[in-house]
Amino acid sequence: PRSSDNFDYSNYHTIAEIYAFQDMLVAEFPNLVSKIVIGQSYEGRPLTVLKFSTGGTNKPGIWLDTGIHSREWVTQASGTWFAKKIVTDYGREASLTAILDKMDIFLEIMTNPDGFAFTQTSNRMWRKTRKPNSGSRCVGTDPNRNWDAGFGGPGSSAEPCSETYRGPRANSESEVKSIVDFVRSHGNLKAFVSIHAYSQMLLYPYGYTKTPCKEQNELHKLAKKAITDLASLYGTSYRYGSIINTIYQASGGTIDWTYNQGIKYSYSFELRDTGRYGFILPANQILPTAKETWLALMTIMTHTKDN
Ligand code: ING
Ligand code: ZN
Repeated sequence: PRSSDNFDYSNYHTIAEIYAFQDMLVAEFPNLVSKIVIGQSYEGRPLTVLKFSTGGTNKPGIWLDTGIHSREWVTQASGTWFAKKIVTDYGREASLTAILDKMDIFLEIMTNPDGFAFTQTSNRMWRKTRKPNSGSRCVGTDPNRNWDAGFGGPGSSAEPCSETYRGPRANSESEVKSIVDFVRSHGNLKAFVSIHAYSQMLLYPYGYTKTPCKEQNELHKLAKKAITDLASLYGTSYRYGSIINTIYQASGGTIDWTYNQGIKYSYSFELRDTGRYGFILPANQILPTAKETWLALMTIMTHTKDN
């Protein structure tokens, strides 16, 4: 495609196409979008983040990531659509304009690029990073068990061959550590939304403990509003609640760490579907998934702006 208008948002794309898409968006909207490289993956790919900003320094920020688990293809595909939606709506749609006038949005579409490349060349069902593990023939760490929040606890594995292998230590994966460094150095993130698939759920902390998080009441109410708005488009039904009470116990997860850093609006989505197609969601569900999810994201981002 010659412009982001011609990009086919209704199909899955290669990693090279998505890198090119990001650069195209930056070139077309230089006053709104820039690309930040927060680090590099184990195999040396840049870890790129799109920054949507109308100017100013260190405005409060909203973080969105997709594709931390590489096989969850509808998430990276939705991420590209979100990026186009932001540049289209800014200055035209009141709520998104109000968000961007006050806050910056950071979007990491390919959070696990090595895994993503591997799903396109070798094993469509690859979930983890691609760093070898010493003393094992099995490759990779689960980047959603590698964070320093209940690290090593129940709902994570010490076995390198497991799909939920936690890694040798917290932040051992550069894909995780790069975000940790970014979050710390930014210091002013107000929302952190990490997007997975599948199961149709909207989750908030905690995953490593049954102890309710301090702002559970507010997070629960906001989740209910967000999934109600999501359902208003096509009737897609979502469950919501804390990770441990809604899906299962998981230790070392992303949003438990970001919440403990003081980012109150820390959420994780599980997008479509509920298992009929699972990770192999047909491409004709990309646009409906992205569009309905955007309504929930707008609800969370608007609440963040107003609080
Ligand atoms: N599910 C998530 C997983 O990593 C999850 C569930 C979400 C756990 C958020 C902890 C935090 O197991 C998928 N599909 O990856
Ligand atoms: Zn996942």
